[in-house]
Amino acid sequence: MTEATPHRYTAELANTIEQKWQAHWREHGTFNAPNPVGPLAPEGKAELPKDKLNVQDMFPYPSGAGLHVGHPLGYIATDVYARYNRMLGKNVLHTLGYDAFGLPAEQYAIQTGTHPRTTTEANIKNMTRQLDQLGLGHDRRRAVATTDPEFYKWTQWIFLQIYNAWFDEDLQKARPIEDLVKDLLSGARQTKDGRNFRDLTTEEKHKAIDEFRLVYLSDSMVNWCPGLGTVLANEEVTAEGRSERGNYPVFRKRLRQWMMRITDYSDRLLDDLDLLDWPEKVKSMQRNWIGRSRGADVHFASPAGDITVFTTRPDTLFGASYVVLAPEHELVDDLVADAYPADVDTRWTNGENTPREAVDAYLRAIAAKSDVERQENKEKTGVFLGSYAVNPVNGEQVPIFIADYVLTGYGTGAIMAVPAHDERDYEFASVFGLPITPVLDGDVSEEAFTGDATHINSANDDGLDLNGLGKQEAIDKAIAWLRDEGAGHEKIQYKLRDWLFARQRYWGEPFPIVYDENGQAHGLPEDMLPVELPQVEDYNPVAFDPEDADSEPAPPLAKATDWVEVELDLGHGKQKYWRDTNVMPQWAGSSWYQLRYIDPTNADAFVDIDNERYWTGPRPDEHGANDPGGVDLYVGGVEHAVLHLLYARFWHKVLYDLGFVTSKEPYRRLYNQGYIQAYAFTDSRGVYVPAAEVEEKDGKFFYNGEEVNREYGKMGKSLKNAVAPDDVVRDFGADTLRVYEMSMGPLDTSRPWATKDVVGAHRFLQRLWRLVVDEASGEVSVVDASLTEDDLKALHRTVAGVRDDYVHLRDNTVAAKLIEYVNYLTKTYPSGAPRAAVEPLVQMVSPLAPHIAEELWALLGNTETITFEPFPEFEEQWLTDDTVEVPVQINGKVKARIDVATDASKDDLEAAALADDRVAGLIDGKTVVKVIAIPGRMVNLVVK
Ligand code: ANZ
Repeated sequence: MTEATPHRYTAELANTIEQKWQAHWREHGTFNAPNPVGPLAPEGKAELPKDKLNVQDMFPYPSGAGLHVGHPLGYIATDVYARYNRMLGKNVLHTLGYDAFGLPAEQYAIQTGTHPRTTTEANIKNMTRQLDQLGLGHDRRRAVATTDPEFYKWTQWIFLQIYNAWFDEDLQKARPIEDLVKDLLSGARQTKDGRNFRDLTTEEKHKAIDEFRLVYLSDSMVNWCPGLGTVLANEEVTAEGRSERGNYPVFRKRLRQWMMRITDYSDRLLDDLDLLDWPEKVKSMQRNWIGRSRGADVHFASPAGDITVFTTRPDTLFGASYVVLAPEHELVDDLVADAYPADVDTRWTNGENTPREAVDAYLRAIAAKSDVERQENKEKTGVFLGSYAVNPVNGEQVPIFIADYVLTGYGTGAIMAVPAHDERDYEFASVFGLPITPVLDGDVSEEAFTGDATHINSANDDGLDLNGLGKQEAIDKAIAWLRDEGAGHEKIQYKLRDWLFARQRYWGEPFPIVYDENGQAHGLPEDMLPVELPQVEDYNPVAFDPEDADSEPAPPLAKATDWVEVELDLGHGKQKYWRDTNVMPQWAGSSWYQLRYIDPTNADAFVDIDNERYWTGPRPDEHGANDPGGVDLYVGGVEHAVLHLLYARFWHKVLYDLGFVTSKEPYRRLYNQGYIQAYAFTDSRGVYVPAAEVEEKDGKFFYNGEEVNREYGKMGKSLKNAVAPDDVVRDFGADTLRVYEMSMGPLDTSRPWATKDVVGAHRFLQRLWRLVVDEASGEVSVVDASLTEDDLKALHRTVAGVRDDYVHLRDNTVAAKLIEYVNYLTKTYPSGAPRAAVEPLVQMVSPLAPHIAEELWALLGNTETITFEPFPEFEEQWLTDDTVEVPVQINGKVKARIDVATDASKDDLEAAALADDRVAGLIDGKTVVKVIAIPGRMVNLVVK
C-alpha cells in the first residue's frame, strides 16, 4: 500500500474485515438452520421452507498436526455450495464435527501419560480455530465429536438395536429379536441347528437366540501379537510375520471377537447402488468388494465322500482335469492316502515318500503366510494327496491336490481345475504336468484361453451336450443337468465377509455389554447408557512373553477392575456382572454421524424421525419415484469408497428396517474431490526434508547446503511439504485462499499448490474492491447510471453462466467468469461503475469470497447480511448476440471491421461494407470488380 492509496484491499484490510464478519456471523447465529421439531425448532409455529439442502463433508480426525491447505479444499467447496443454496432461499444444514476416537491419541497417551481426551480436546480446539478463520458457514450447534459421551451414548444405543435384531431371510430385512423369540416359542421357526426351542434349558435358549443376532461373538482368525498385547490389523504386520511396531512375532490365532452380520445385507447393498447418485468408480469398487458371483456348487465323489467345489464356470466341467483343496480343508486328513501309486510323477510329491509326509511338510511351509501372500503371483506350489475324485460329467478319475492358491475362506474352499481356461490352473498344470483339455474353441498352446468362444469336447451319454453353445446358454444347461442328476445346484457366492467389530484398545467406544457368571452376554438397557470410558493410569495393553502364542489378549480396559466388575439389576434382582473390555473400531461413530447432525441436542432419541424426514427423507417429487433419500451432497476423498461408506450404508439400512429413519440410504449424492499436491524433497538417504526450507539455485535444489532430490506428491506431514492455511490467511486473507483453492482446477482433479500463484486470486479481489471503493479517499465510488447494452449483456451472461456452474460444483469456472466480468467493468469504467452492474457482482462473489462481499454489501448501503440475498436472475434476451463484428478485406487485406446483424444475408453484408466510411474512402475512385461475402464471417472486395 502506498500513501496515495490508503484504502486499497491489502492482507491487513482483509484480515480486519474477515474477523469482523466472522464475529458478526457467530453472534447472530447466521448459519443456524432451524429444525421442524425439538430443541432446534423455531419458537412458535413457524413453517420451515420446504426447500432444503443437507450438505456434508467427511469429517476429520483432530490430529495434533492441525490442518494444511489440502484439507479445506472439500470444506470450501461445500461451503460455497451451501452459501449459493441459501441465496436460492433454501434452509441449509451444514456443519462439521470430529471423528475423534482412534490410535494416534492413544499412542500419544502411552508415550506421555496424557489422557487422550486432553489431547483430543486441545486438537479439536485448534482445528476449529483454523476452520473458523476460513469463514466456513457452519451451524456450530451441530458440530458433534464422536468422543462426546452424549454422542457415543447413541453409538452404543444403535449397537444395541443391531444386537437386538435378526435378519429375516424371507422378508429380507432386520426385525426385533422379540419377534424371533415369539416365533421360536410358538414353533413357527426352528433354532439354527433344528432343535425345538421349547425343549432347551435357559442357557441353551440364550445361545440359540444369540446365533440369530446381527451382532455375534465368533471365533475368527486374527493377528495376535503377545509382545504388544494386542490383535493387529493386516497392515500392521510385516512380510516376515512380525509387528511393524516393536518387531515382535505375530501369530495367526483363533480368538473370540464381536462380529457384525453385514453379509446378510449383501444383496440390498449391491442392488441399492443403482438408486444412488455416486461416482461410477465408487459404485464399482463397492460391487467388487461385495463380489457377488453366480455359479454352481458341484459335487465330485471321493473316498472321503463328496467334495463340493464352487465354480463360476460349470460349463467347463468337461475340461476339469484335477481337484484342488485349500490346505486347511476339513476333508484333507481323510483324503491323504497311505501310499503313492508306484508310477507317481515326482513333481506331485515334492520329493517326499508318502502323501502324509508330503502334506505335513507343505503345511509347515505355508503356515506363516497371509491370505494376501498366498494369492500373490508366484510359482504355483502344492502336493498330491494320493487319492482321486470322480468328475460327475464324464466319470473320469481326477487327482486331488492341496495348494495354497485355493483359499479356505472363499466358496467351499475347494475347486475343480480347468487349466485350459483359467490362468492360475494353467500355471499349476504346467508346473505339475497335468492334462490341459480345451473345452472352448480357442488356442491353449501357450496360455489359458479365457475369452468367449463356443464349446467343444463337451458332451456325454447322459443327455448333456454343450457343444456349439455360447457361455451363458452352456452355464444354464450345465446347472440344470447337475440339478437333475443330483450332482450340484446353482449358487450365489459373495466375497464380502462379516465385519470384525472389536479392538483391544483404550480410546474407543466401550461395548454396552456385560457377562453374567455363566459367561452369557447381556445388552444393557437404555437407561444405563452411556457406558463411559473408565480412567486408567496405564493405556498400554497387557503385554506377554513375545513368544507365548497361547496367551490371550487382555485389553487396557481389563485393568480397570473396579469398572469391569459391576452389580446391576437387569430384571432378575441385583447380580454381579463383568463388563466387556473391548472397544468398538474407529468406523463406529462415522457409521451414523450424519443422523446426529440432524438432531445434535436431542436427549430422548438419536434423531427425531420428523427431523430426519425433513432433512434426509425420500423426495420422489424432486428425485423420482425410487429416491432412497439421504444427505443431498456428501463430499470427501475416494479412499473411503469402500469401508466407511459400506459400513454407513449397512447401519443405516438396519435403522431403516427397524423403523427409526425414513431414508433407505445415508448419502443420496456423493462427490470425490481431488487432492492438493505439492513438491517434496529427499536427501541422499531418501529421507524427506522440510520443503519450506529448500532453496533453488540454477534449477537445482539445496537443503542446508546439500543437494536434494525433488519429488511430487500428496501434501502432508509424511512428505514434510505441508503449507499451513494460517500462513496463507495471514499473508493474503481467507477470501484469497478460498478463491485460489476454488480456481485451481476442476474440483474432482488433483492440483499442485503454488504459493506464488496465490497472488493472482488476491489481485482479482483488489480489482473487485476498487470497483466499489476509491483507494485514495475510501469513498464508495459507484454511480447511479443506467446500464448500456454491452453492460447488460456482460452482466446477464455472467449471471447465467455462474448459476449453472455453482449448481454443478464448477467453482473454477465461476471464478473465471467473475474475473472476466470484473475486468470488463474495470476497463469500461476506470472511475465510477454503475451500481446496477456492481451490486449483482457482489452477490455473485459472496459464496466464493463471503467476507469481502459482506463488507462491500454494507458499504453499498445495505443493513442486512448478504447471506440470504436472493441470487441474481438473468434475462434470456441478453444471452444471444444480435450483432457480430465482421472483417472487411480489400484485395485480401483486412482494412476495416463492421457491426452487422447476426443473421445478415450476403446482400446485407455487401451493402454494409460499401456503406462503411473507412471502406468508402479506400475504394473511392476505384472499381469494385467482385464481392465475396460470407455471412457471419467476412467480406472481401476485389478492386481495381
Ligand atoms: C472352474 C473355472 C473355470 C473357474 C474357468 C474359473 C474359470 P469369482 O468370480 O471371484 O467368484 N475359486 C473358487 N473357490 C476358490 C477358492 N476358495 N480359492 C481360489 N479360487 C477359487 O471366482 C470363482 C472362481 O474362482 C471359481 O470358478 C473357481 O475357479 C475359483 F475357466 O472354477 B472356477
